[in-house]
Amino acid sequence: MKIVRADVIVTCPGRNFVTLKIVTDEGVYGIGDATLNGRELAVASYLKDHVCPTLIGRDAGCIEDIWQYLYKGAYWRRGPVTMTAIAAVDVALWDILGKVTGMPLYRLLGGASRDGVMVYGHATGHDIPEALDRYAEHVEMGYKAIRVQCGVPNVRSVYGVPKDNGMYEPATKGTVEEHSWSSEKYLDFVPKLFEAVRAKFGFDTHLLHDVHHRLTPIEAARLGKSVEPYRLFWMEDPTPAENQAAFRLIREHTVTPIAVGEVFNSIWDCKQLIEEQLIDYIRATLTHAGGITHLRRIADFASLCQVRTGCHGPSDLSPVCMGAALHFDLWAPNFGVQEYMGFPEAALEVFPHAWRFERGMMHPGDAPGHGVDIDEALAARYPYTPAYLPVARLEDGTLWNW
Ligand code: GCO
Ligand code: MG
Repeated sequence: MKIVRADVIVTCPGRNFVTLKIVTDEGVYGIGDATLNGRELAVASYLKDHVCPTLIGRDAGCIEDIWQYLYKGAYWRRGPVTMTAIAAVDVALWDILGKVTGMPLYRLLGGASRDGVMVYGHATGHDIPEALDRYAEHVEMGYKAIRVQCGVPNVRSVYGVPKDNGMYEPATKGTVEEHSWSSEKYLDFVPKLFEAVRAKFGFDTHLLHDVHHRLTPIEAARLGKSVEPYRLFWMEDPTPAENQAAFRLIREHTVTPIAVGEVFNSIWDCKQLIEEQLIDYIRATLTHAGGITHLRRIADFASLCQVRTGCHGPSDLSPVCMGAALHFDLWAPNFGVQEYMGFPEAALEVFPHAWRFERGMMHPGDAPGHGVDIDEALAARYPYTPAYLPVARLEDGTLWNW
């Protein structure tokens, strides 16, 4: 089962996605997601110019060896570009293995540990009444876990809140937007949001919130403590996590559960957070953290410390990532929750998929491999469009964490 081709497909059905397609001499192919939001072409080039030529002639069944070859063999280890490229190769190879054995990926991993995958959706409003309306719609759709984000009075363009009434999309085509930020205004306001949600909907749904790296550790500790009565499922990315020890301070002050890791790309990024039990959920994803082979290693390590998974799943990871992630989630013994933000209609057409959503639960389907394909002719009709994530500045102009 030799690899004879490896091609990179860049397409923009509503937003940019990078996909790797690996073909074997038996004519079987597998695909992997290689999308790194706002830096898509860096990964496309890393794959096309440096990785794909080294794959030709290798045994597609040697998934672990190819992973090690790409990780150790580059000499330059880790980093989002490298690890996203490795992930794309890895997921494509697991897809091939599923297809040649006729088995869905979750069975190759060891089989289903549960009937379905609990996902959380995004309820977002420009103000509290609108956030409550969106929350009510999610309850109606059967969601058991709902993330709530809301505009903050007198703060321009808050993370997670769409500019208009459409779907929230973090990247902006053609320009780098500048958002302004005030931790003081946010900290005064956000407990009122949770209070309103619990007053209206009670405690039957899991309530999640993303702080998006905005606070200092002591501010995050204050937030966690002040919202304890609303019993959040998690408070996500309360402070930037490069300095993992910073989470000790948050932990000393609050029992609000913490989720971290959507920007992580290797087990080393989360080592201290996990082994010191400074977090409750690890958010690393297949696409950015080295694929099935590496994320499985992270999840197993996390399980030793009772840390559960909560994979990142925004619309800027492709439907290929979504499919593979659902197989992973169905298997992972220490699964917690999976993010599901939905996709633009055109993206769902470009990526035919076996996964399905029903009343807040998802299933990857039983197609061999991960069950997601790409319609290349359709993909070619949506050319790459440069788009960038915003930056955030404090009200005095200081560059802050977006
Ligand atoms: C989330 C995330 C995203 C990111 C986006 C960046 O929790 O879903 O924070 O909204 O900002 O994926 O590309
Ligand atoms: Mg997030």
